[in-house]
Amino acid sequence: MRAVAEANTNIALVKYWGKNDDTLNLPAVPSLSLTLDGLRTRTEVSFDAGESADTLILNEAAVAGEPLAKVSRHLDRVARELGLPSRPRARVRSHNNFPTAAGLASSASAFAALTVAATAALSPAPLHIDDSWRGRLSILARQGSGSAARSLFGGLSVLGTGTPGQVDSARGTPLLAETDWPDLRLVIGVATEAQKDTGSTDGMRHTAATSPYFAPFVAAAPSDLAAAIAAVRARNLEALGQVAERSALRMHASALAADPAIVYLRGATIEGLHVLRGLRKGGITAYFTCDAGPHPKALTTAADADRVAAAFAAIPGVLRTIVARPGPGARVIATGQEAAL
Ligand code: 2P0
Repeated sequence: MRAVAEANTNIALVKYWGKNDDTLNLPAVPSLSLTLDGLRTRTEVSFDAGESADTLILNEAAVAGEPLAKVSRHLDRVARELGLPSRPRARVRSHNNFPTAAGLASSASAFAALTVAATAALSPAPLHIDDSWRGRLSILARQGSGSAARSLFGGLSVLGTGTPGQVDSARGTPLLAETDWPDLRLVIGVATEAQKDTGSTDGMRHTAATSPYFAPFVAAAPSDLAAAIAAVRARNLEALGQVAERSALRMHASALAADPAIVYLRGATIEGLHVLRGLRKGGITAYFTCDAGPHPKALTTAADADRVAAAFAAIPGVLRTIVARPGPGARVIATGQEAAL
């Protein structure tokens, strides 16, 4: 009862921020994201009837408290989905090849990988992830972390808005496979390796409860999603980039207007926005986005990615840059005795 799975991070181009059902973790807005190559979580889950408690090792360090409890609840969820009345305790070992919890969407890849590994380990027959299974796994992953629903899919995918009280009302759906728009690049200016002060879950709850700009953000999301889907289908990077930039800035505007304000932006983040606007005047195709952390990010093309990365690297406060291509959806790496991290 052991399996290893991998999942890549994803970056939203139409942002998820806010829930309409906290218990079922259903998003208040639809989102659209790009799964990234090269930034991934690898997770091994071993169920063992001889163990008396679940354990979690994240990046070689033992983790207890709420993060472990969240993993345990997720394993219970997977067991219930498989129709098991109970489950053995588990050893979970997980490794990210990028900074954890610093606005690089580690919870997306983490809960996608955990969902797939736990399902593969508990399944009586080998888990072959067909379209139907991918949808079920996406619903499971979403309950661990909303953005994780999208990391089940490679390339570009959409996560819908939930209907309160209906657990299966929001799942990821594929829009384009990672090979369908190979010219896309996402450039990240890594502005810190530290964990953020306000986690996304708390940040979005506080924004929804106190920001007068949250309702307008929610109201604008469906038309942003429609515009982004049309842009993706037409492979129109300018149109997609314009939506991405305004969706990110409106998400941050709603957080900034919370009371007290939630400020993920740093100097390097805002400088990144200005740098991209300057590059566009010079004919470079690059658009800004930013998540619940300070890293400026740019949606751009293969041809312009190095120029954008060099411009980000020159910003004071940017430590290093990452250039990512469209990446694959979550997958099983190994099961049974051969599974090892
Ligand atoms: C997104 N983010 O769409 C948005 C944009 C961050 C900024 O989804 O509470 O960690 O676990 O469902 O998935 C991060 O939120 O939140 C996120 P929960 P999650 O990518």
